[in-house]
Amino acid sequence: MKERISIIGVPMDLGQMRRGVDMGPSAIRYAGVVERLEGLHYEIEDKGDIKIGRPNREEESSSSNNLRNLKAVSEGNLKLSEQVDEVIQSGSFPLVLGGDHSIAIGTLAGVSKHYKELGVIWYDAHGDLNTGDTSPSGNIHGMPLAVSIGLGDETLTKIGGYTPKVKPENIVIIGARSLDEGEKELIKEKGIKVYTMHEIDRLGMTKVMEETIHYLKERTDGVHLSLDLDGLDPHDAPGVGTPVIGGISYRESHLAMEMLAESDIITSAEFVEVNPILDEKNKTATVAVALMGSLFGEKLL
Ligand code: 4U7
Ligand code: MN
Ligand code: MN
Ligand code: MN
Repeated sequence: MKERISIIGVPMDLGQMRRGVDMGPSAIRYAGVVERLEGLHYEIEDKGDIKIGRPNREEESSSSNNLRNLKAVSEGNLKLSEQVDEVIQSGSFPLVLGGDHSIAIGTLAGVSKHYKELGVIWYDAHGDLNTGDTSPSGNIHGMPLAVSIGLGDETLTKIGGYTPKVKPENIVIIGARSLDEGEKELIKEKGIKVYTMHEIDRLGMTKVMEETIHYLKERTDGVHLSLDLDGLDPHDAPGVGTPVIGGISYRESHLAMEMLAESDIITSAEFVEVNPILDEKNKTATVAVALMGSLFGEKLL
């Protein structure tokens, strides 16, 4: 792991319809992310928040091609991709705080320039593999993984000037339990590796992470962790816009982060979908910060 971590806040809420997720970066800062990571002897640079423009009324009401707020979402992601790129160039580890999951489009656009075989761990209840054609909602936060493998509207896939950002075989999805029909077909067609809740229950998180780490170590030269807090069970992470019962526990998630820390494969990370308005006393942001602690090497003893 690098010595310096650069935090980038992305107050994006236009990839979905519940207000409040734009306050995620503040909630995570209030939960003490800087202090927590400084305590682990990293040098922390907080780059503040990316400015996200408001969509005009017309854009807000009309969702053209089933892609709500397409223009404002793509503009925000372009800015994010440039910041992430700069951070990596400066030799620092990019830690992106969301914001809704549409921001993974920008993060991956910035990160993937720096790796030939970028790996991605998608820790999420959902596959986020919809396009405008398959999405039941028109919400772009349900599309970022599809965009990153080159599928969907060009406005999104071409951010950064090239596509695709990631190869399907370099992706591992962990925690899936709410997949749309189109997403299921895509997973089979592209051969994306998925550990649903069924495999997590059956194998246990230890085996799931051992296999994931082994799989990615063999084929990638960098690994991005995209952690959607709704991957966790809503009991442990209630402050999310699209909760799904039967999720990964707080303890299993800690174990997963600890094993990633030990493996030393993670080269960038983002924690998304924290919505303080839907939360209970900032619990979800606090959980996010605790997981970051483990990811960056915190030990119990
Ligand atoms: B998140 C959904 F239909 N699949 O596309 C969709 F169920 O980033 C949900 O994982 C997407 O929180 C959830 O709207 C996106 C829906
Ligand atoms: Mn999700
Ligand atoms: Mn997601
Ligand atoms: Mn969600």
